[in-house]
Amino acid sequence: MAISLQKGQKVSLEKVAPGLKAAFIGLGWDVNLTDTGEDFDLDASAFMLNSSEKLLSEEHFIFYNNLTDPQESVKLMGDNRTGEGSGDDEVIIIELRKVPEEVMRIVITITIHEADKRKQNFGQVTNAFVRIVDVETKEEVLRYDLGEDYSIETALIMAELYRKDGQWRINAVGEGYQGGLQALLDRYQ
Ligand SMILES: [Ca+2]
Ligand SMILES: [Ca+2]
Repeated sequence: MAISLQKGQKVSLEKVAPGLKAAFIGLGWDVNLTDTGEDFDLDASAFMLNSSEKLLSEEHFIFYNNLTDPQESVKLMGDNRTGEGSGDDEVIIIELRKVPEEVMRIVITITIHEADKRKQNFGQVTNAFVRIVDVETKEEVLRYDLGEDYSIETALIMAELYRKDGQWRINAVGEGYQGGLQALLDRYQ
Protein backbone atom coordinates (compact mmCIF):
# COMPACT_ATOMS: atom_id res chain seq x y z
CA MET A 1 0.00 0.00 0.00
CA ALA A 2 1.39 3.36 -0.98
CA ILE A 3 2.24 5.89 1.68
CA SER A 4 0.22 9.07 1.46
CA LEU A 5 2.31 12.16 2.17
CA GLN A 6 1.14 15.40 3.69
CA LYS A 7 2.41 18.79 2.59
CA GLY A 8 5.94 19.32 3.88
CA GLN A 9 6.41 15.69 4.89
CA LYS A 10 9.82 14.15 4.20
CA VAL A 11 10.60 10.46 3.93
CA SER A 12 13.57 8.33 2.93
CA LEU A 13 13.02 6.51 -0.36
CA GLU A 14 15.35 3.81 0.93
CA LYS A 15 12.96 3.16 3.80
CA VAL A 16 9.74 3.03 1.78
CA ALA A 17 11.22 1.29 -1.27
CA PRO A 18 14.44 -0.50 -0.32
CA GLY A 19 16.76 -0.99 -3.29
CA LEU A 20 14.80 1.40 -5.50
CA LYS A 21 16.78 1.83 -8.72
CA ALA A 22 14.41 3.73 -10.98
CA ALA A 23 11.51 5.91 -9.89
CA PHE A 24 8.53 6.50 -12.14
CA ILE A 25 7.16 9.86 -11.11
CA GLY A 26 3.59 10.25 -12.27
CA LEU A 27 2.03 13.70 -12.20
CA GLY A 28 -1.64 14.31 -12.74
CA TRP A 29 -4.16 17.13 -12.70
CA ASP A 30 -7.57 18.05 -14.01
CA VAL A 31 -8.72 21.39 -15.33
CA ASN A 32 -11.95 22.92 -14.07
CA LEU A 33 -14.36 23.79 -16.82
CA THR A 34 -13.70 27.42 -17.52
CA ASP A 35 -14.56 29.72 -20.33
CA THR A 36 -11.12 31.20 -20.85
CA GLY A 37 -11.55 30.19 -24.48
CA GLU A 38 -8.01 28.84 -24.67
CA ASP A 39 -6.42 25.45 -24.33
CA PHE A 40 -5.08 24.72 -20.86
CA ASP A 41 -1.70 23.02 -20.98
CA LEU A 42 0.22 22.07 -17.84
CA ASP A 43 3.83 20.94 -18.08
CA ALA A 44 5.98 18.84 -15.77
CA SER A 45 9.66 19.76 -15.45
CA ALA A 46 12.65 18.70 -13.37
CA PHE A 47 15.52 20.87 -12.15
CA MET A 48 18.74 19.01 -11.33
CA LEU A 49 20.50 21.15 -8.73
CA ASN A 50 23.96 21.21 -7.18
CA SER A 51 24.75 21.82 -3.51
CA SER A 52 24.16 25.57 -4.03
CA GLU A 53 20.64 24.81 -5.28
CA LYS A 54 21.52 25.92 -8.82
CA LEU A 55 21.20 23.98 -12.06
CA LEU A 56 24.26 21.85 -12.74
CA SER A 57 24.06 23.21 -16.32
CA GLU A 58 21.27 24.29 -18.62
CA GLU A 59 21.23 20.71 -19.91
CA HIS A 60 20.10 19.68 -16.43
CA PHE A 61 16.85 21.59 -16.78
CA ILE A 62 14.48 18.88 -18.00
CA PHE A 63 11.35 20.19 -19.74
CA TYR A 64 9.37 19.75 -22.96
CA ASN A 65 12.23 21.12 -25.10
CA ASN A 66 15.00 19.14 -23.32
CA LEU A 67 13.66 15.71 -22.45
CA THR A 68 16.73 14.35 -20.67
CA ASP A 69 20.13 15.24 -19.21
CA PRO A 70 23.46 14.20 -20.81
CA GLN A 71 23.64 11.08 -18.58
CA GLU A 72 19.98 10.25 -19.37
CA SER A 73 19.33 9.85 -15.65
CA VAL A 74 16.16 11.96 -15.65
CA LYS A 75 13.71 11.62 -18.52
CA LEU A 76 10.49 13.44 -19.27
CA MET A 77 8.19 11.06 -21.11
CA GLY A 78 6.28 13.33 -23.46
CA ASP A 79 3.95 16.31 -23.28
CA ASN A 80 0.27 15.97 -22.41
CA ARG A 81 -1.69 18.99 -23.68
CA THR A 82 -5.05 18.69 -21.92
CA GLY A 83 -4.81 16.86 -18.57
CA GLU A 84 -7.90 14.85 -19.50
CA GLY A 85 -8.46 11.59 -17.64
CA SER A 86 -7.74 10.57 -14.07
CA GLY A 87 -4.36 8.80 -14.31
CA ASP A 88 -0.88 10.21 -14.81
CA ASP A 89 -0.90 13.09 -17.25
CA GLU A 90 2.89 13.47 -17.52
CA VAL A 91 5.66 11.19 -16.31
CA ILE A 92 9.29 11.69 -15.31
CA ILE A 93 11.54 8.66 -14.85
CA ILE A 94 14.60 8.99 -12.64
CA GLU A 95 17.32 6.35 -12.66
CA LEU A 96 18.69 7.14 -9.24
CA ARG A 97 22.06 5.44 -9.65
CA LYS A 98 22.78 7.29 -12.90
CA VAL A 99 22.21 10.73 -11.42
CA PRO A 100 25.55 12.60 -11.38
CA GLU A 101 27.08 12.82 -7.91
CA GLU A 102 27.08 16.62 -8.05
CA VAL A 103 23.29 16.62 -8.29
CA MET A 104 22.10 16.95 -4.71
CA ARG A 105 18.47 17.81 -5.38
CA ILE A 106 15.91 17.21 -8.12
CA VAL A 107 12.95 19.57 -8.03
CA ILE A 108 9.75 18.35 -9.69
CA THR A 109 7.43 21.10 -10.86
CA ILE A 110 4.24 21.70 -12.79
CA THR A 111 3.70 24.98 -14.59
CA ILE A 112 0.98 26.42 -16.80
CA HIS A 113 2.02 27.02 -20.39
CA GLU A 114 1.41 30.66 -21.45
CA ALA A 115 -0.54 31.28 -18.25
CA ASP A 116 -0.42 35.07 -18.43
CA LYS A 117 -1.44 35.28 -22.06
CA ARG A 118 -4.29 32.84 -21.48
CA LYS A 119 -5.22 34.34 -18.09
CA GLN A 120 -4.95 30.97 -16.38
CA ASN A 121 -3.79 29.92 -12.90
CA PHE A 122 -3.84 27.01 -10.45
CA GLY A 123 -7.21 28.17 -9.11
CA GLN A 124 -8.59 26.47 -12.23
CA VAL A 125 -6.76 23.20 -11.58
CA THR A 126 -8.01 20.36 -9.37
CA ASN A 127 -6.96 16.87 -8.31
CA ALA A 128 -3.24 17.57 -8.72
CA PHE A 129 -1.02 14.78 -7.44
CA VAL A 130 2.45 13.34 -7.64
CA ARG A 131 3.14 9.66 -7.07
CA ILE A 132 6.20 7.47 -7.17
CA VAL A 133 6.15 3.99 -8.60
CA ASP A 134 9.04 1.54 -8.42
CA VAL A 135 9.83 0.84 -12.08
CA GLU A 136 10.98 -2.73 -11.30
CA THR A 137 8.11 -3.90 -9.10
CA LYS A 138 5.51 -1.53 -10.62
CA GLU A 139 4.32 -0.85 -7.08
CA GLU A 140 3.21 2.60 -6.05
CA VAL A 141 5.33 3.53 -3.07
CA LEU A 142 4.33 7.12 -2.37
CA ARG A 143 1.62 9.53 -3.24
CA TYR A 144 1.00 13.17 -2.46
CA ASP A 145 -2.38 14.70 -3.29
CA LEU A 146 -2.30 18.47 -3.25
CA GLY A 147 -5.04 20.38 -1.51
CA GLU A 148 -6.87 23.06 -3.43
CA ASP A 149 -5.47 26.07 -1.67
CA TYR A 150 -4.04 27.63 -4.81
CA SER A 151 -5.47 30.57 -6.73
CA ILE A 152 -3.26 33.05 -8.56
CA GLU A 153 -0.17 30.83 -8.81
CA THR A 154 1.09 29.66 -12.21
CA ALA A 155 3.94 27.41 -11.04
CA LEU A 156 3.93 24.65 -8.42
CA ILE A 157 6.84 22.87 -6.81
CA MET A 158 5.30 19.44 -6.31
CA ALA A 159 8.15 17.57 -4.67
CA GLU A 160 11.90 17.48 -4.25
CA LEU A 161 14.14 14.44 -4.23
CA TYR A 162 17.34 15.15 -2.35
CA ARG A 163 20.37 13.35 -1.03
CA LYS A 164 20.97 13.14 2.68
CA ASP A 165 23.48 10.86 4.41
CA GLY A 166 23.98 8.93 1.18
CA GLN A 167 20.28 8.24 0.66
CA TRP A 168 17.62 9.75 -1.53
CA ARG A 169 14.77 11.36 0.33
CA ILE A 170 11.63 13.06 -0.88
CA ASN A 171 9.90 16.17 0.37
CA ALA A 172 6.25 16.79 -0.54
CA VAL A 173 6.69 20.52 -1.07
CA GLY A 174 3.39 21.74 -2.52
CA GLU A 175 4.42 25.41 -2.83
CA GLY A 176 2.88 27.70 -5.44
CA TYR A 177 4.56 30.62 -7.17
CA GLN A 178 3.68 33.31 -9.67
CA GLY A 179 5.57 33.85 -12.91
CA GLY A 180 5.28 30.34 -14.35
CA LEU A 181 8.22 28.27 -15.55
CA GLN A 182 10.38 31.36 -16.12
CA ALA A 183 10.20 32.31 -12.43
CA LEU A 184 11.47 28.87 -11.45
CA LEU A 185 14.20 29.02 -14.05
CA ASP A 186 15.31 32.45 -12.79
CA ARG A 187 15.47 31.04 -9.28
CA TYR A 188 17.60 28.03 -10.15
CA GLN A 189 19.86 29.41 -12.88
CA1 LIG B 1 1.88 19.59 -21.15
CA1 LIG C 1 -5.96 14.42 -15.48
